[in-house]
Amino acid sequence: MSEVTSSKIQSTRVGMDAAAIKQSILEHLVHTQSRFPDVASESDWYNALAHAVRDRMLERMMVTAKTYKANKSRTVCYLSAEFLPGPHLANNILALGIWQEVQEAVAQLGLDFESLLEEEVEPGLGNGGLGRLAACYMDSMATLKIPAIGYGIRYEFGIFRQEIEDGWQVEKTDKWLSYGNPWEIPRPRLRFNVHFGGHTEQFKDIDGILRVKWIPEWRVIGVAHDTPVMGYGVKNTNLLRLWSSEAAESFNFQAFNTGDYYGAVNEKVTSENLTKVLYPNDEPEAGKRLRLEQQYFFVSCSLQDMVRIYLQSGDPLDQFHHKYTAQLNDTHPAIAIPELMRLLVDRNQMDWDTAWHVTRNTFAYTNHTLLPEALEKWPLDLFKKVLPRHLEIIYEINSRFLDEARMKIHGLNGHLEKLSIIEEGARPQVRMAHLAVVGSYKVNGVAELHSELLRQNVLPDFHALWPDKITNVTNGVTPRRFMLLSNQPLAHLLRERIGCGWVTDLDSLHKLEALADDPDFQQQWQKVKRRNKERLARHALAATGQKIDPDSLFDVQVKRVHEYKRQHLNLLHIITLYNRLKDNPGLDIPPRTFVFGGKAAPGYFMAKLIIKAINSVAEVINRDPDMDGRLRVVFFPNFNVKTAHCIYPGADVSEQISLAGKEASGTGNMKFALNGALTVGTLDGANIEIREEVGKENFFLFGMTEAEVSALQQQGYHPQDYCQNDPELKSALDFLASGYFSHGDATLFRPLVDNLLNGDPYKVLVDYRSYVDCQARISEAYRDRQEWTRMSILNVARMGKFSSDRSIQEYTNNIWKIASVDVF
Ligand code: GL7
Repeated sequence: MSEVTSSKIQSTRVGMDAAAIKQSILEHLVHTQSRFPDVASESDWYNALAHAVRDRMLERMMVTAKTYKANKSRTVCYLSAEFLPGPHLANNILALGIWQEVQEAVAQLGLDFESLLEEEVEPGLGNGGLGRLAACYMDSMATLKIPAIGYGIRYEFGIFRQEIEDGWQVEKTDKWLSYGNPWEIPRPRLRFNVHFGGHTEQFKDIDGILRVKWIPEWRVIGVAHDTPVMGYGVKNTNLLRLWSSEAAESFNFQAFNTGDYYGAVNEKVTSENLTKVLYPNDEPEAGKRLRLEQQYFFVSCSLQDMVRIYLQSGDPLDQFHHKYTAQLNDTHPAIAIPELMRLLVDRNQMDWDTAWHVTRNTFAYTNHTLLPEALEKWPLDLFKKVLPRHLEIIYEINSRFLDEARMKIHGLNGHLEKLSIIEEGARPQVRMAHLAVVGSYKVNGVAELHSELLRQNVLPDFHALWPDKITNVTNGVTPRRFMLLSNQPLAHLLRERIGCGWVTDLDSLHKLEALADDPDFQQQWQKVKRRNKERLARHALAATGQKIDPDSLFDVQVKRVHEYKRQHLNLLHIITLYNRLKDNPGLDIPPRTFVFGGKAAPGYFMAKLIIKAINSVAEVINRDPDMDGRLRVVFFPNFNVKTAHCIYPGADVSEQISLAGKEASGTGNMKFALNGALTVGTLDGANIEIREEVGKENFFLFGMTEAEVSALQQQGYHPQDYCQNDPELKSALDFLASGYFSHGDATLFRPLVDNLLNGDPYKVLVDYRSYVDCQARISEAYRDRQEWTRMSILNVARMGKFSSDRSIQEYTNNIWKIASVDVF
């Protein structure tokens, strides 16, 4: 098409003024939705608006692709089994810089902008922090003009929708695709074969070189679906490319002809099952065959795609690692290492040493967990059934690696066992973390403490072998979504007082320090918080039917429900306050509302019991007239990115109370503090760095250090001692066990209490006293509203470090060595 024609298309379809946008919406209503305005539903209008916005993004996406291609830009491939982008519409409108114009266009059409935004069903393609981090990093890479492709899985069903019935979590399927997805562009012609099972055979090629052929047993096809990811205030628009599985033959005619109708579609059903559903375990326990298949499926499609793009340049494959760096988001995509070896050696006849050089310089690995049960391992027998050729390649990698290690650590044979990618034993296993470390040029943890514990405890032998390999990149979050978009009252105030620079340069929040003592500014700050609390109260009422009072202190814990995160410690404090108020009705404490939110893995009994306990305690406390509004507890159902938008800005206190040494980083802790909540927390994960930044006088610290936790573990933990020596703790536990909160049923919460009293690995009872006393300091501090507000302002002012832009800048400089590319 000539340049003239294409620029004509641009000017008529993608104007940025209100009139052009309005016109676009109407055109899409008719030509995409096939509706006329009189009968259009809210959902039709949402789709029309989404398409109007999308048109404007696609333009940029194509210019970006063209620029990157012309420049032969080095590219980051972010390989992640999870991406949790959150609702797209508002974020994209902000990134395009057309917020006012869209509002105007929508108003002219007589529509309500807020309710259109509400129509969007978010893609819940992740479990929690890990998937959300991937989405923040996609945002920052585009904003920092780094060429990047996010590769992942297009799950048909994302994380389940949580409903609460009789206090229990009930899981409902998440049908996010039911009404279509205007943000994705299906690429039905961009498809790759992915093979599974079978066996391998050796043969000699025409040069007499011994090679291996994989004779697989079955295959599926991966089809690409692209979602554009726009940078903020720049033209760069990167790609999120998700793969969905299709059957190789959608209909088996042989079976059909013999009358076996069900057999005829069976293969289609099995193949499509591969990307049907996201495994709903946060910090997962490995061992499920379908999960291994999912991992290999998306990794294989992604690498084949990378090779395809690479070969277009005409460059030889032995330079592949100069064009690409691939970041492994945890071990879920670690199978990429043997897969790239296979593509280079088996498919492209590269010699092993060259292929290994390329592979080892392509991948970098981020570890996200210290929990031993979450470190992925695959039983050898299972692995061999699914990926026989990859197992052979892993054996070869391992044997060469152990030779290298043997020479370096001369004579220390014992260490080799600890280093090996294969764990011997009754049921030998492939250790995916070891594979990831051996096959990568850099490894990083996600907070200072976490990286140090990786070096000292999880991977000490690798650290001894390669002292420069394990590094740290502390996590960050995007200020676009988690301030500008979700906290508009604060964004307006900031714009008036310090301008808008912070949106892409979060350190400039420092300018707020000068205003922290200004009474006038403090008052405006309080007004902002008040508005956000009112909004949270409205949402809580709609979601739970519970009224909460914005005049009370909002104390919030939202995150996955897991014993290590210790929601039950929070609950013991609530019961303690309740007991105090019952025993001493005149007690003067500032009224508090405790807000909880978070999903439990469907198979995690204790986590689900904790949810039930929270709701049961809430039920009793909320209807006890003696509490008289001084204590309220609500469980906000279905915590996700959308609900997070209204929860973080409405919090006064942020609960970050994991057992020290268990939370790799946390990112919710950052979102709260960025929105002016004060943290009550342990010295765990990124809490430590947040405290360093905001100042220890502006952070409520309690609990054991990681060193103390380890020492106690060595020495032997006797929870009952803590209970016996602390009457308030004993009483809180007795109450929970007694049936007081469970309509007299003294068995319901017994497992929870028994667990706390008998060898609880998360040592809740040790930190109880220090937590409860710390909470008393919080209550006292909250009485002095001026001082509280000052602390809140200082928290925001000093959170610049925790922008995902800073994290991506560090990846870029220290790991990826990649340059930004301007797109005009
Ligand atoms: C996690 C960690 O638990 C969390 O602390 C960290 O912030 C996040 C992102 O790095 O990764 N690891 C993990 O498996 N999940 C996480 O959220 C699910």
